[in-house]
Amino acid sequence: QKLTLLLGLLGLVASVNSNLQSYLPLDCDDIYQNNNTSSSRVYTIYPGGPTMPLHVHCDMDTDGGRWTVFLRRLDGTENFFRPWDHYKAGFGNVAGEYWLENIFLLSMRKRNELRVGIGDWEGETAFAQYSSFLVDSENTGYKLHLGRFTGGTAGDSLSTHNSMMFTTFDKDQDTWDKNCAQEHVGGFWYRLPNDQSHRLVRTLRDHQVEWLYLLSEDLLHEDQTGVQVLVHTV
Ligand SMILES: [Ca+2]
Repeated sequence: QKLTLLLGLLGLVASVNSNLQSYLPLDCDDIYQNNNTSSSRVYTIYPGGPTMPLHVHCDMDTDGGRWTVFLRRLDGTENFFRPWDHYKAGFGNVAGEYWLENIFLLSMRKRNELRVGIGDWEGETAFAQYSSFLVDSENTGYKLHLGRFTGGTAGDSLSTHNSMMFTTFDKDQDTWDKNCAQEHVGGFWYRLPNDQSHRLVRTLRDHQVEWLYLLSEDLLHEDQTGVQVLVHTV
């Protein structure tokens, strides 16, 4: 099915690795491993080293918690139509919509699973999970390496983006003759902008995000918002 949905994107990174003695957490997993009663809120992590503190929302509730939220889209308050350097640096409000600084670095520090949750910020109503998530360095275009779809009520709309480099309006690395980021008003690992034969993810001009394939339309209602992309160490 093809649905137009109001969605927010949450990228959550969690990892099993733990027991940091000096306790400068790389991610929300480290925070959770240090204290497994930690609540879901904004924390400071250090994926770029001790001199580069980074605020991030940690989801300590969804599917066992310890998720680092790297992307959140919900209500259109943040502008995602930004150039390459902004995606590289990160932007937005960590308490609201944002693209996390250093997500590309973060993905390389540990081996992670990815989870996409679709729903509102209080509780997802559908999800899709992938066995691994890795993004190459900038000089290889932040190429996406996505593991196999391991299940989820939302179905798989992301696999078709696998092996794609990141595209912004000022850096076209998709397979279309035009620019998908220009077309969809936001950066992503685009392949084609609107190929109905593919199950894919895209952003829309009115700040919505589309998950084009859902196992059941009943999972979502028009007034529900939010998508979670969760990454989880294996
Ligand atoms: Ca293109």
